[in-house]
Amino acid sequence: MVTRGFTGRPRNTEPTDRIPPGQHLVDYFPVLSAGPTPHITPEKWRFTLKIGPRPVKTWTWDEFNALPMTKMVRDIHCVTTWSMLDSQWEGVLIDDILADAYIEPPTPFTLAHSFDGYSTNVPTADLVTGKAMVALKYAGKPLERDHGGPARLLVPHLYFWKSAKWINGLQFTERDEAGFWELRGYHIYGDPWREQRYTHD
Ligand SMILES: Nc1nc2c(c(=O)[nH]1)N[C@H]1C(S)=C(S)[C@@H](COP(=O)(O)O)O[C@H]1N2
Ligand SMILES: [Mo]
Repeated sequence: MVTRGFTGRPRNTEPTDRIPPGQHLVDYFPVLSAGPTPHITPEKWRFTLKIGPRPVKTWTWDEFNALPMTKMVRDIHCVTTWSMLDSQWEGVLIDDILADAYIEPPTPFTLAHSFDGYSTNVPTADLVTGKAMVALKYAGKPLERDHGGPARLLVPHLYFWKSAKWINGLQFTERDEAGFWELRGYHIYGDPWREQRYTHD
């Protein structure tokens, strides 16, 4: 008698414990955008924190780049079913942005806004305590324009539509206000491990 482990097919080498249900692995970085890629020069780039309608602080590109930089290696899961393991990012933690503005998380929810008019909503708790950053580099290089360069939000534990490309600010809101895709049928929260793809999932 032989056990299957000795004679069977080669083992499945995919680390399935890292791939959420309904996802498959890719070994390249796909580009997905709702519209054309905007061209934002460092001179024109700004990042603004708002509490409701009230601007709290705005950074220029040079000011933002002077903030503490943090590296993150994370698995990414896109609602269109691809997942990418061990992607390497570098940027400014949301915690460090808040600290530079001398504020504590002011409201339970946040809307991220982008230069292309895109927006997406995330509970503030999912952005702080080291969970999320404004990423300026991918795989050691300045973030490519198609992937959101010069700067994008990175919320790696939620579906990738929450990681707003070409980000230009965060707006703290009292209520959970649906963003671009959330208004068009995507889930309000978007946890890949609970397969929260569409509104009623
Ligand atoms: N500003 C902006 N951010 C965006 C999007 C967009 O169209 N505009 N698309 C979202 C979607 S649906 C996904 S899956 C990811 C894709 O990021 P990538 O092109 O770097 O793979 O960006 C998200 N962030
Ligand atoms: Mo997406």
